[in-house]
Amino acid sequence: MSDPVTLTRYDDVGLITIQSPPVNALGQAVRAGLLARLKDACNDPSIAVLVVTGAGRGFSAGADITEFDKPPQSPLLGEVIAAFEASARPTVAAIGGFALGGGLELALGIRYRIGFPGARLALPEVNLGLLPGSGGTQRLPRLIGADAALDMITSGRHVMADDALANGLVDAIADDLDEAIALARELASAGERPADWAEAPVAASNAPFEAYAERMKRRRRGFPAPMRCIEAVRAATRLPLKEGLAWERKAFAELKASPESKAQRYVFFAEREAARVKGISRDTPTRQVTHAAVVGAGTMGSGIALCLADAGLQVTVMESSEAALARGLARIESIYDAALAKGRMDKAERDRRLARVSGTVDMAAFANADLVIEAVFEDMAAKRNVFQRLDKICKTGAILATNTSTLDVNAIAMATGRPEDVLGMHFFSPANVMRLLEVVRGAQTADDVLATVMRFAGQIGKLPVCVGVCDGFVGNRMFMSRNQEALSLIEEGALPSQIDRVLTDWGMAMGAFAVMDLAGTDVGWRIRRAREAKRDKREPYPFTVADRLALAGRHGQKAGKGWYRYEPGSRTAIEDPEVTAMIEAVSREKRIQRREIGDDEVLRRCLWQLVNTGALLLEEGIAQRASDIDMIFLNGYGFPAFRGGPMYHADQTGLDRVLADIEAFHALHGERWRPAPLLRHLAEAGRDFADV
Ligand code: 3H9
Repeated sequence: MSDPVTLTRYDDVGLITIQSPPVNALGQAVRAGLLARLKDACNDPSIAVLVVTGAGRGFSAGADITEFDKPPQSPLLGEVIAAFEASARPTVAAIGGFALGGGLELALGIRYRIGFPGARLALPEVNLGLLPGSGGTQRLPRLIGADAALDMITSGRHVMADDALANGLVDAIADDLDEAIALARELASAGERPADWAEAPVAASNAPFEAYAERMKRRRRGFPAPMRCIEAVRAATRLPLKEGLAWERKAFAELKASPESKAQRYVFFAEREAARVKGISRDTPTRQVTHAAVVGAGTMGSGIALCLADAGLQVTVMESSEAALARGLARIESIYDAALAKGRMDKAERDRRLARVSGTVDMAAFANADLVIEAVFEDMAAKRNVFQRLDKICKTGAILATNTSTLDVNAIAMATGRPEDVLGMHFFSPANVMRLLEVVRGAQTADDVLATVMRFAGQIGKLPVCVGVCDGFVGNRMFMSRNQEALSLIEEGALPSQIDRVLTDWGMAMGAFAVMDLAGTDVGWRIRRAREAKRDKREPYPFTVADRLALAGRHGQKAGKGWYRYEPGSRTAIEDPEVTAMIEAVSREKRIQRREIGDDEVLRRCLWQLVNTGALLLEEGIAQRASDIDMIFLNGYGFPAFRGGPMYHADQTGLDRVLADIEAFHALHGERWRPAPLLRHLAEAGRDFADV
């Protein structure tokens, strides 16, 4: 293996280069290499200035996250940074690409920083449930002030080179390495850090710690790291550097050992794993997608069009009438106008994005589209009709996708003479906001079609997860099983407010009933009506209250009343005695003796329904891996990242305990709780979902 850190001489400048693909993570070999090359350089009397840089895509992506579950190996990053800080030679970091986490911390221990255009600097540890643990929380506030440091450290956001120059994070911008080396000589002659750099705590007259803490408590409920980040910056305003570093080291170790950080680190790797489709190699050729088209300009279709235009694609939207098209285009325009009004984009950007969207009522306009996404209403005949027409019009090689959330993608594909070009792209609403994309692989979908859409999804900022064909795919099938359990719980004695409180206190973004009110109780009711004929009448029917709400016009937030009541113009859910009375009446009619249901039972029944259904999906091959299911729940259903996901949470709980609960529920509540064979098999073998 080649040396991960090299030293090259350019006259009196020694260039230390980190070259550890793919991202120059600071693993043990790199840390040891940095120390060794620093020593070599300091022992070379002909070297007057040291420049540190990264080869390849960036300076460094920070500590090697894969090492966090192993015992620390010397030299520690803090020691390496201290050695650079104490170096006998002036030091300059030349930063191209990314300098993230420990990578930026290394650069902060170096006397000067030069950025190349396009460089991105960040301390994103908070996203891994951590705080910067190698001096970032102490050195950054000393460099750019407590306010700016607080913002960077609690948000993890990337600061671009120009902004970094403006706030003092970098000292200069250079176009290339030659210029950086010349600039390094100049900077080095400017002298060392002032003597009081380390001793004086940073001034914090404006640092709004309390306000930040309040905001974090609300926005990052359940995540311990953001609060610790705030405390760390505050420590920098109170303590000399040495003491601040010791405080930070301790807090970092505590967070690293926390279940929340372990879960967030799992999520980091699970997201990247999700992009891989089993059986399809990374070098599968992909098709070019530059011109996209969307059939249907309703809420979903226009959201998809926005998402494509945001990503820089030309997109043609089709509707069946001029009036419907005008409404769809107006919806798109109004969303861009709202973004403009909120200062999220300037007028020029709004105009650019809007100009990428064109409308038509004639499908012939799709003749040259590379990708067509169908988003008409959820009806098999309507969808098959669209695909028959697309088959006649679209060019050879065009990818034809359906946004169905429940229908059989194979049956839709068979409406065309080219089922190998057809697959599902299940966006979540609002499509321009939600990150999840279930990519549904049909029985005949060609490998290159799937590979293209998985890659394309990443390009348009989505997290693609490949799933197989079944009713509801992965996300909705699990979600339905959880909701059905919540509905059974209210017939037995719980109330919507209790269930929602238990779920949100546990970390879910929204409760089950609040979500039903947001989606509209009429939506589920219509789906149930359409499927009534196929329903197994021997199974209990927990939707009686839900049906009555829909029939009574209690359609949720949009009607001002559903499972809850809403004051005009407010989204705050208020418990409604009328609904309680309806629930109690249904329990009476079904001769169910209502009982006090403990919060713990509510939680376990809601969670283990997800897990048992997830196990079935794994077994059936609809989901490729348990971590994919977790990514679907995190990114599409508001599952808290600090819990990792339902399957990860089950693994952490112990599958034997989960199985014991499910067996007990099975005995009490019947078939819907029959343990998935895979769950039983794993639990009995002492294995986890992660092993599958
Ligand atoms: C830290 O620094 C703690 C310190 O404060 C204190 C220490 C004491 N380690 O994302 P990609 C892998 S915490 C190990 O697909 P992109 C990644 O898994 C760290 N591996 O590419 C993937 O592997 P594979 C703070 C890492 O172009 C491959 O590299 N830093 C690391 O979309 C390519 O990654 C961060 O949180 C790592 N640090 O994005 C930055 N980073 O091919 C985390 C990446 O096998 N990294 N890998 O799937 C990122 O944000 C993105 O990876 C980056 C590239 C922007 C760099």
